[in-house]
Amino acid sequence: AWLPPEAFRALGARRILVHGHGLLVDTVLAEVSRACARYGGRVWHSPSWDVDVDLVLALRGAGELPNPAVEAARAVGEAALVEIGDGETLGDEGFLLARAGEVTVVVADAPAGLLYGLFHVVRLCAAAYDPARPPERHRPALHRRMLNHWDNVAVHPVMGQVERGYAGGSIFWCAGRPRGDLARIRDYGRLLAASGVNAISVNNVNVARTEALLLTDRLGDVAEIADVLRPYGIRVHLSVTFAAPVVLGGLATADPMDEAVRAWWATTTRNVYERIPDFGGYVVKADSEGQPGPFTYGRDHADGANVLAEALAPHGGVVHWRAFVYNHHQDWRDRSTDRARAAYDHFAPLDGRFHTNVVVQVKFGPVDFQTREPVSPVLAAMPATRLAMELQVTQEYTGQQRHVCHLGPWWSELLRFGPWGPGGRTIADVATGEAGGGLVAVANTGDDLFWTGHPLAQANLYTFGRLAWDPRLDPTAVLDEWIALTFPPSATADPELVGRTLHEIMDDSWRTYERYTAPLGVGFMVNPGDHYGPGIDGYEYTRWGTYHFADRDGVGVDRSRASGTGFAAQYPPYWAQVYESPESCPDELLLFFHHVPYEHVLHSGSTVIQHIYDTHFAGVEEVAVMRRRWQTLNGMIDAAVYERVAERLDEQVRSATEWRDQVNTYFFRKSGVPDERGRRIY
Ligand code: GCW
Repeated sequence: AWLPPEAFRALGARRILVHGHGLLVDTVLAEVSRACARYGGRVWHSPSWDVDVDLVLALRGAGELPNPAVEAARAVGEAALVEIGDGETLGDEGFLLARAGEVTVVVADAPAGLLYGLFHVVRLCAAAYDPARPPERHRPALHRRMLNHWDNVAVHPVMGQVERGYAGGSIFWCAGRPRGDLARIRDYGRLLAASGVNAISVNNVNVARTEALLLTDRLGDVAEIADVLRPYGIRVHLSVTFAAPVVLGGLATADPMDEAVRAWWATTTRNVYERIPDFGGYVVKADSEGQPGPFTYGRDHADGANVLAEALAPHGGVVHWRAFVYNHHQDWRDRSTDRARAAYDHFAPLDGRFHTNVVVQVKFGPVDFQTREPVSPVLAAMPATRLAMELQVTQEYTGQQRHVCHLGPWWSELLRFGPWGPGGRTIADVATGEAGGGLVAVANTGDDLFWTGHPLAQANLYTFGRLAWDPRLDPTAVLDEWIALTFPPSATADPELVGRTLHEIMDDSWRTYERYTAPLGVGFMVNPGDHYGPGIDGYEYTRWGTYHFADRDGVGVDRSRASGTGFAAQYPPYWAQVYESPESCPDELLLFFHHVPYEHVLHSGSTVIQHIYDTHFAGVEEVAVMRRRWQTLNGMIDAAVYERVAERLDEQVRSATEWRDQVNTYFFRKSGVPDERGRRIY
């Protein structure tokens, strides 16, 4: 992935002094030692006297050392912080990079900062040693940068080892037991740390019997993972079932107001911390898609979350409580129920009632990780609650890691969105700092040779970590970083050509995917169950609440306040007004908010029906171009990577063609309106 040995060439050829002690400092030392052993550099660990070095990685509080380089590092560090004008705060994970004469200096106040500083130096390659480099201070904007694994311990009869997993089996579990490949978990921790991720939950949010036991009888399995990930600054969290007091504790109830239930959570949680002192906390999916929850006892979600929060608070843990709560037994005939409204209706009234160690985890859109959705209005509706936005790195609805669909630009758009109107606070601001809940994503990794099935899907994982560290990063620049690390210069490769080609293939690939799938924000239209490939009416008469309402005259869901479900009114005034009318609603979300005739003219000047035809033809052409571009890399990059991507591009061309023909044919049959350019529709 993004840490091939060659990525360490610039580092490994240097003379490096590491100053400080601690578990993560040992990790730094091991990383630089390995790189130097390979590329001929040298490493000293304090105390070392009077050696000439190129790079110093030093903890500020680690005590005096009569070494001129370290003393210079300290002095430069302090001076640079003053120069940058931001006090002297680096925090638990921050670091400073500066030049002191001939030496590059990385200073941190805590070992994790040193580790992140090291990976920053790796990313910079030779540029880290540029004498003209001005000092930089880095600190993560978001405290918790978390991946949720939807990995099952026991193989689920329908979902398999990993729910919505497209990269083989689980890294952690296999057929009911720990997989036992700790070296692989360690490598995974390394990759995650180098992207900025610092928390991970290791089992599915749908918690079945075997998985429930991780909290008690099988805690040792979790402790083992925590031990392996700790040296990379990653804390382990666990998905738990709300019914645990009944299922595991043998109590008659899981009512959060019941004293015995509270006591059970407190004791159980204390035991967890005895075994895993830096345990992160719980992730909970409650009253959702069949998972148990507080509704059973007539309690609300604040009551439910708080009982777990109280148990975790003495130990510094958090509950990530998901807002993905909706009625999944809807009647398609009933036009008054709107799944998009559900999270807001359930959670917004509870603002201010959650304990401070509860993070309400909100899917980025109001429905379910679609290729295009408006930002969830819940993220603007709970100022007195810590909120995290949840993204889906695993490509359930975005091509299942068979299609190239680079999501960085989309996530960046979501993070920069101003729910109170342009120019105001953004979603990134909501998730940032002490009052924010951070960023969470469902992981896309498995035991696949390339970690993510599609080798180019690694970039989504890397980009998630980097945007969680700094949501203002330009996604194109992040992709550059990923390319430079993953495809280092080699005897056969022209790095400039490889980089350009990958950008051409990936930069706009999310929009390409959008073009050949469900149009104008209407969503779904996928095959029920596995969610791969076109199934235009697949969900139209089901209980899941995901309908497009296409008829002979038009298509889309009326979510206006005036004539529809009223969902548009869940937004603060600026967007409530924009979304309310088809005239002001942005084209890309038109069918999410409105049911319009096929002849409705978009802002782009095209009619809805002609837009559908045009984008579907264009999308497939773009995929064909992607495939041709990829072929120009044959012989330049690792043959196995080349072949895997080539195979998947063949499948993407096939699948995109199927999408195009089914969507175009469907709408032609419904509307009777021919393509004005006379292209082939079946
Ligand atoms: O998108 C849906 C998926 C389910 C998933 C659920 C959720 C873990 O189809 O597989 O369950 O979302 O987010 O809880």
